[in-house]
Amino acid sequence: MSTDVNALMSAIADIGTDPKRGGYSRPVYSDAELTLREWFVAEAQARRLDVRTDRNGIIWAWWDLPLAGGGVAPRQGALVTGSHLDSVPGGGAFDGPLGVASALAAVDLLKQRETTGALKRRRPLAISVFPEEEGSRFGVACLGSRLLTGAIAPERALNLTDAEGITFGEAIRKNGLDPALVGHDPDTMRLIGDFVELHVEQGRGLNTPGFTAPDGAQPPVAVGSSILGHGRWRLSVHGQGNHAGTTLMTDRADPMVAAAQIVLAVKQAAAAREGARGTVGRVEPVPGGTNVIASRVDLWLDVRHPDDAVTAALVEEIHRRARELAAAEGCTMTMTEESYSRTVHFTPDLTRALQDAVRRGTPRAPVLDTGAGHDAGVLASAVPSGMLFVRNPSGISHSPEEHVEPSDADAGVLALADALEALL
Ligand code: HGY
Ligand code: MN
Ligand code: MN
Ligand code: MN
Repeated sequence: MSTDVNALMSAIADIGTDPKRGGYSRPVYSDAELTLREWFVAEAQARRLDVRTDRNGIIWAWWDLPLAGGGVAPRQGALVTGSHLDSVPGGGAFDGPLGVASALAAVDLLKQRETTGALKRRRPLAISVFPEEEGSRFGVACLGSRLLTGAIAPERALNLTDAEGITFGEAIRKNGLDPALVGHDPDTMRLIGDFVELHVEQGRGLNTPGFTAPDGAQPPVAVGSSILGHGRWRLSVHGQGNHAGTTLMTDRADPMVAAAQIVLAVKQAAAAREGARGTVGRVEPVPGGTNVIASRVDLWLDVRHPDDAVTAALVEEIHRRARELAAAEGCTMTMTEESYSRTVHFTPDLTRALQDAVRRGTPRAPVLDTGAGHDAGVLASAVPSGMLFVRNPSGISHSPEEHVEPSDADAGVLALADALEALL
């Protein structure tokens, strides 16, 4: 059992590699993600944590608090830290797993501190691993934490389908869960007092000159302050499928041509609004033949902004423009919202406590917002939640180029251990 976060990360470096896309493809309940779950359970049990999986497929590894008179303290109001193991297609090594591996390594540090008497815990601690944080297989991000908190209705979740048409209900049944039991779980929510997620930084926050110390060093760790509101919309452009060779250019209603203009319109509309992000990262022509004019094109829109009202206005503008562009090509267009998460501001008291603790090891740790969604953002609707970010010198994420220096990963574990100690 290694207490070194970099050794823990190396141990899983070959799981779910994607030779075609590069990086990692670890969709929820795929062989790769199931292998990572087994790895986590084994590492947790090697630390004598009590591991269980709840009805929503969330794994909880408990470090109970022994009572003087024997037995252990009730798990109500525990301190919880964790993240996710699933990835986007062709994702980086750190998005998710770094938070899980750092939690294991932080528990090792805290156990040492408890042994020397430096740490006197007042409550139990749990490490949690949330399924389908990326929403890469079933289309809704943070599906596990949304089910737990009641942010998504079980019927809707169970009927979500993946690219093969397998429903979420079928996938969890195949993995030993009862679809009839998924959904809001107040009993499990009561176990959580505070939640802290460590995550690789996914933007350029820690890389921007603003955080370069006079000696040129840059803080390797930051504390999270907020998560931008973000949502996903599916646009379907319907045209006339036809033969690429026998159909004159004047006789076409080509949804691909409309879709291409819609992608451009998304970029223009988002670029015109300070701080907005608008992305179309997935386009699926039907039937998708080289010599075939598509009959339909599905495209997925991701829009984010710190102000939910701006996001709504931007999405409305894109909706209107997309309808116009489709009509100009003789096509029709429908748009449906698949998920939306409002901007989350983490609990100020908790953020301050995290910052004070983290600054013991990283004196200049800044407070940063993030444009990436996280389970901490979903849990924040129900319990005090906060985040720590570890520097990613590439400033790139959701890509094989995502990176964390080993020394920064160590600084992240120290920061997490200090933060957890302050809250335990
Ligand atoms: O999409 C996101 O922001 C997160 O990585 N799921
Ligand atoms: Mn993540
Ligand atoms: Mn991600
Ligand atoms: Mn996350």
